[in-house]
Amino acid sequence: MRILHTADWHLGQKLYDKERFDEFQNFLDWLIELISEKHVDLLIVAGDIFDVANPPQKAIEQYYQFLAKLVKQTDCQHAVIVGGNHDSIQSLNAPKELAKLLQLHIIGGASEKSENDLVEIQDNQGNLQAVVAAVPFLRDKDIRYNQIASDSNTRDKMIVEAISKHYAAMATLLEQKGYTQLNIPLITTGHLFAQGCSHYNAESQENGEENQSEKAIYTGNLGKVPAHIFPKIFDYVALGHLHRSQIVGGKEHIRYSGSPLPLSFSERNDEKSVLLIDFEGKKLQNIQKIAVPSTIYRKLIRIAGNLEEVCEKIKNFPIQSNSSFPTSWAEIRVVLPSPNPNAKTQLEKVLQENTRLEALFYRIDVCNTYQSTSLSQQFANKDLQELDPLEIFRFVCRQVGCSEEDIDENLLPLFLEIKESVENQVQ
Ligand SMILES: [Mn+2]
Repeated sequence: MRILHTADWHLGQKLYDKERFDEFQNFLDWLIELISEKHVDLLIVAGDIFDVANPPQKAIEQYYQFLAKLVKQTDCQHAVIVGGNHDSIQSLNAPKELAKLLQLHIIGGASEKSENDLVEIQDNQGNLQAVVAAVPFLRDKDIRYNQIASDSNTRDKMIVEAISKHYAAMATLLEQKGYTQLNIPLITTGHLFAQGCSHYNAESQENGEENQSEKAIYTGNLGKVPAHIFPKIFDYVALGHLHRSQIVGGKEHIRYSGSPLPLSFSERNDEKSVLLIDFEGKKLQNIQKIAVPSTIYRKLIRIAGNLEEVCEKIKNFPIQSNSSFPTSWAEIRVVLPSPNPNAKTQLEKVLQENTRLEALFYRIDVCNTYQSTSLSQQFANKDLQELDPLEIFRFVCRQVGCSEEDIDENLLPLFLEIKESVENQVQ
């Protein structure tokens, strides 16, 4: 039994108003080929099929065309597709009954009766091959979370408890139906933020960046679910929501596949992948991470520095010769030591001359030294939600005279540790 686990497609997503249908199409075409080539038996998509509840028609068309190709052009007999926090339950569920005839199981939102969310995977002879307890993103009404909590910590605990109960109920159901007695894999899915996982990748962590495209779902930075809430009877847990591919709580069989494309500039250096999982009876044999070729999507880059540095980097930026997209997309930030009325014209001229790079966003700031600005002045033009704790931490360190080296090597790891423990205390 071979399973392909993917999630967080966010079809229809735009970056700074730039449409990305061509990149999504490349991914979907690549995925069909992979599924054929690797003889996948079951496809699992763990939420956030679409980027918004009301996606553009073209994104919906791409999705249906993909499903048609999956049925027509590959040996893959089954798919389980669950809704994420970005998906509309109603839209995802609209073709549910029709899709079921093609063995495509769509679970937009949790059903009133949990039994309806159990998917039996059978081979051509009608033998049971696996059972999927399909759990989509759980909304307040699904987890019957309606008590009024006195504070956010209490609310957070209640949410985690309720999610935990939902999985426990699913496990009990599988036991009652006798599935645990059979030599077949029992799988569950989820679209949530698991504890101990991060939005960060090694590179962006150094730069003090947090992923901008997925915030914690339930409250502020809370609602993180510990790995132990997934009952032991499950042989694989296919998760979605975090865009970085990762293992949860050191358990090999609880995984995020991550998103197949970088969905924000903070994901620009992540390796994007899907997961291939092999079972022999109930035994998990092998998990293979298959990288999505970076040539099928646009390269995203960030350029920052003073005007000369930025112009130089733009001039020297290479063409992506082996990519489907020779032009890369950039986010640019120029910091001027003193006001320069020609900066904008100069920057725009350099950008116009280089067609290998398209600036989706640029900003020019005047900043003497960090010492001369107070914390509130420095961040005055930002919303509270936009503020990045690491950015503020770095700013304060510089203000008290720490060197960049000292911040990176000594202070930042300590700060991250404290930050993590503060965040985890509320579990
Ligand atoms: Mn999500």
